[in-house]
Order: sequence, then structure tokens, then C-alpha cells
Amino acid sequence: MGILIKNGEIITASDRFVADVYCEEGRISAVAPGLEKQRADDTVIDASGQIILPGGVDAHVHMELPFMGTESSDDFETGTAAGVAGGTTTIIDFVIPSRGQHLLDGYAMWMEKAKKSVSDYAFHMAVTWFSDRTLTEMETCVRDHGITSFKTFMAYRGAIGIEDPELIQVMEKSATLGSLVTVHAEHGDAVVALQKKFLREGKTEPKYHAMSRPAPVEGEATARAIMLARMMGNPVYIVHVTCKEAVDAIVEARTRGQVVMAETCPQYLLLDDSVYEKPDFEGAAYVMSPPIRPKGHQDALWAAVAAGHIQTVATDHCPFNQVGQKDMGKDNFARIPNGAAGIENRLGLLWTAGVVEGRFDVHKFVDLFATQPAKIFGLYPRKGAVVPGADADIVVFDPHATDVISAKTHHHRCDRSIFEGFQVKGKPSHVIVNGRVQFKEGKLDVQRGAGRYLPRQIHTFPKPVQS
Ligand code: DUC
Ligand code: ZN
Ligand code: ZN
Ligand code: ZN
Repeated sequence: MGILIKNGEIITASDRFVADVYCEEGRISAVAPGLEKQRADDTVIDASGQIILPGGVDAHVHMELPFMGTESSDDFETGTAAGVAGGTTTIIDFVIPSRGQHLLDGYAMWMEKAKKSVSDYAFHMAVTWFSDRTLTEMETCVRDHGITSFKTFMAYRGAIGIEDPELIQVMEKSATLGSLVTVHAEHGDAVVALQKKFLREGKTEPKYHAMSRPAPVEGEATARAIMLARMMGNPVYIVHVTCKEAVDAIVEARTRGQVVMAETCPQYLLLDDSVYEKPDFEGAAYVMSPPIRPKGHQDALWAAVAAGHIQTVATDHCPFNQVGQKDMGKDNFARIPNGAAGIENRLGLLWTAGVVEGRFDVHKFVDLFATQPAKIFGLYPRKGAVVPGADADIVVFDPHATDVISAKTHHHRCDRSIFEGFQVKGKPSHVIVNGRVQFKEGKLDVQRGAGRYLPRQIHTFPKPVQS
């Protein structure tokens, strides 16, 4: 049986037009006005007055990630299901091998965990330490498993972070493979020094997490990563950009013609560091790295998004419960597990704050939400597009509906929402995943294990204009 979506307005990264969409066998087979049912048992969705969007691609999530003595609280099933409820139908998670674990062993472990996903998934490979196998295993990742991007952490030294000489090696190898290096940019040594200083002074509350990772920590590392990529001749993608200092480094490089891409997240666009002043340890819910920034940085991020210097908005979804996880750091901010939930909220927040509030147009929205992440990470046009031949991952979006975000009603397996009480305008009425309606009028109907692993293509980036 197929699905026929009638009379919706299709919005893509470049166009908008009213047409019908027919899906069969998991794919979009036709996009045209006046389509008819093909079979008696076809499902027909009347999308009059609604918008048709490609399913969202969240290029930065961490399901069941072992981290800081615990594990992120959404597994691949609950986390991808929450994504579907929020119009995200593809995730790119990270294989993060522990020290001593080889890349391909990490890959096997993550493949096993991710089998329960309800929607499709891909992986970035984090290089967290070096062995004599690392470089050849990077080749295997790209050639045999379609893992065409590598993640590096300039922070978290001694755990998953690497040193500059190792980052340079990853860049050198990646340049020969045509893959993309992505960077978590924070100056690891500076963070450790500031953490120690605050703890020595008896400053243990959540707000000192943010104060131990101020904007210059990120600005310095972002600029350094960009310069290293320039020297080694690599394109580079900076994950979760939060501050003006990092934006300045990115804009400077892009203006010179260097191929630098950047991602930010709704929490960095919409929250400011007053969240760390909440009483009763509630500030811990906002402990993530990089932290939420003081007022002012958000405007710099919006401007960079509008100008195209930041190309994607992902979530860094990495939930931890306040009770039983965040409270591990009750007496020491450095022990609060870093991360928060967000995969379900990206669509509503970005549409509301971006389109409804007039910061950018609908096409930019689709680009940030689905098309650019799919392109940059080698999933386009199978993902990120409403065209014949693409996977049938579609959001039927009601722009008139409203919603209030709350931990009481979200699908994240997490006891807090960092967006508690946020009002959003627009909400999916139907979410189609791989040709099946998996969310309809507020209710999920997902299938554990229905998601498939997505090997990714190599995306060819333009050559730098000048280097
Ligand atoms: N930052 C977080 O807040 N959580 C997971 C990893 C990261 O870089
Ligand atoms: Zn990170
Ligand atoms: Zn992350
Ligand atoms: Zn409506």
C-alpha cells in the first residue's frame, strides 16, 4: 500500500509549490499536482493548508552514550522515536571508542546498539586515541562502512580528547580519503586549569561549569582548528558553535575562501547563561559543553545563521536525568554529566524563532533542518529532499498548531526539559518515515528496529579559493 498526500504546499531549500506526493515501497515515487490513488488500500492524507517538509536530519546526537560515569538516558529506540515526534527522521550519531578500543570494535558496538532505532541512522567516527591501527581503520571506515566523517575532541583530555599532533594526523589522513573532519573546539588545558581553580576556591555549583569554559576557550580552539585545517588543506566542520569569538574565526576563514562549515544548536540560539542561576541545583540541567553563553552571543549566532556562515542546526541531544545522573555532581560541577535532551524540539523551536519571528525565510529553515546536513554528510538526495527517488521521510506540518514544550509531555526519556514552558508555533500533523506514517495527530506509532543503517557518500567540497 502507498501513501498519497494531497494538496500540501511543498517547501524545499529553494522552492515552494502546491502539489501531491505519492510514496510507495519506502520511497517518494511522484511529486505532481492531481495525483490519484494507485491502489484501494492507499492511505490518503489531506494536507490542505499544511506544509510538506523533508524529514529532519539531525547531524549531532548521542544515544546511550557511555559518558562521565553514566550513559545518556535515551537509547536508540526512545531517542529516534522522540526525533520522529519532532519531525526528525534521520540521525547521525557518533561512534566514540573508549581509550584502548579500536575504531572498528567501536563501530561494531554502536551498530549493535543502534539496531533498535525506529528511523534511519548513520555514524560519525570519533578518533579518541591513537594506535598503530588507527590510520588504516580510518580507511576501512570510509571505504567499507560509509563513515565519511571523523570527530575529534579538543577538550576532554585524558578521556576522549586528543592532542594537536593527533588532530593533525587525523586531518592528514582524512585529506587522502576525501572525508570530513569535524571538531569539538574547546581548549582542553584551559578548561582543566579553570575547573581546578574554582574547585580550590570551594566554588562547586553548576554555574562554575560555565565559568570554567568561557567563550575564549571555544574561540581559541575554533581558530586553532581552522588554522590547522588550512595548513593541512582540509575542509573542516565545527560542531556546536556557541559564541561570538568562534563565529568571528569562522567568518574570517570563510571570507578568505577557506572551506569551513559550522553547526549550532537551538539551546545556544535561545538560552542565555542566566539559566545557571536557577536555585536547587536546577542549573545542572543546562550543564553541557560548550555551556550556554551570556546575553549577546545569541545575536551573533543568529546573524551567522542568516548570513550562511553557519549551515546547520543540530541538537547535540545527549540527555541525562536530574535525578540519578546530574546529581552525581551535586558537590562538584565537574562531575555533572554534560548534555541535555533536544531532538524532539528542533523543528518547533527553529521554525518559531527562525521563520515565525522573521529571522530567516522558510527555505533557509529547510536548508538548516534537513537539506544542508544531508548534503554535507553525504546523504543527499536520499535524505533532505522531497523528490522522486528519495526515501519517503516527510513531515506534514501544520503551521497554525501551537504547542508548549514540557518534560511532562515530551518523548525524551529525561526528567527535565531545558526548553520547559517554551511556546512553539507549528507542529507536525503526520510524520512519514520510510513510507510509513509513524506519527499522527500527536501519537507515535513506531516500530523498534525498523530504522536502517545508512552508509554515506563522500561529499565533494569546493576547493578553497585561497589558502
Ligand atoms: N558535550 C556535551 O554536552 N555532551 C556530550 C559531549 C559533548 O561534547
Ligand atoms: Zn561536543
Ligand atoms: Zn556532541
Ligand atoms: Zn492548521
